[in-house]
Amino acid sequence: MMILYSGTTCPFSQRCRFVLFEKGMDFEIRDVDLFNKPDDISVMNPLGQVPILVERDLTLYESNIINEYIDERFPHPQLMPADPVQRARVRLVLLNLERDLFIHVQTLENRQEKNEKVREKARNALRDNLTLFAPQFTKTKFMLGEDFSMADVAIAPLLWRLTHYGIELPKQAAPIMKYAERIFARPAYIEALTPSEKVMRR
Ligand SMILES: N[C@@H](CCC(=O)N[C@@H](CS)C(=O)NCC(=O)O)C(=O)O
Repeated sequence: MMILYSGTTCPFSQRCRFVLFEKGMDFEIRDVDLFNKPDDISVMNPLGQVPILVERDLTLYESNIINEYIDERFPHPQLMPADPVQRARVRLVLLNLERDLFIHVQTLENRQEKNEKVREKARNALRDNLTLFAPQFTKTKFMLGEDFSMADVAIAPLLWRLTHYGIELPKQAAPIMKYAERIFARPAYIEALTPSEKVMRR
């Protein structure tokens, strides 16, 4: 059985919880207290971060790598395209989400980062980059077309946390929030939320 070591407020862990619930197979989620991190976390992941997935002798970290593995082990519903060309394109999208958005999420999640100027810069970058993305969400139901995919999984935890992070999107970014509601309505999305995440957005 797969075991996921997960942070109860960690957006990266939320991605993996979301995929596990989408697949509806047997798994165990172990909550990790990031304020009092157990020693074995750094043994399993040299970066000392969650999420971490353990299955028999396999130990994986990095949310997108974990999610691709889960997707390949349990192909239904398939979250990465079957076609290698499309799959390569999704990987590029995932990489760019990390570069353009989640690098700033890391800043906001970093409890050691107390410099308010640095935090404000991260909030502004997230607001501006999401606003640039917005027009693309008027055309299709999900990020890459009509089907829900790994790209939607990857961005959802950020969209859920906008108010929590103190980010207000301008009016022209409204299509993003309509798109977000389509993800938030998925049963697996709701099931995967921890109690601490549920109260981040009312
Ligand atoms: N790139 C990693 C980021 C994971 C990450 O930043 N996790 C944070 C929690 S959200 C963490 O474990 N931080 C270690 C700590 O707080 O000590 C991924 O996608 O899994």
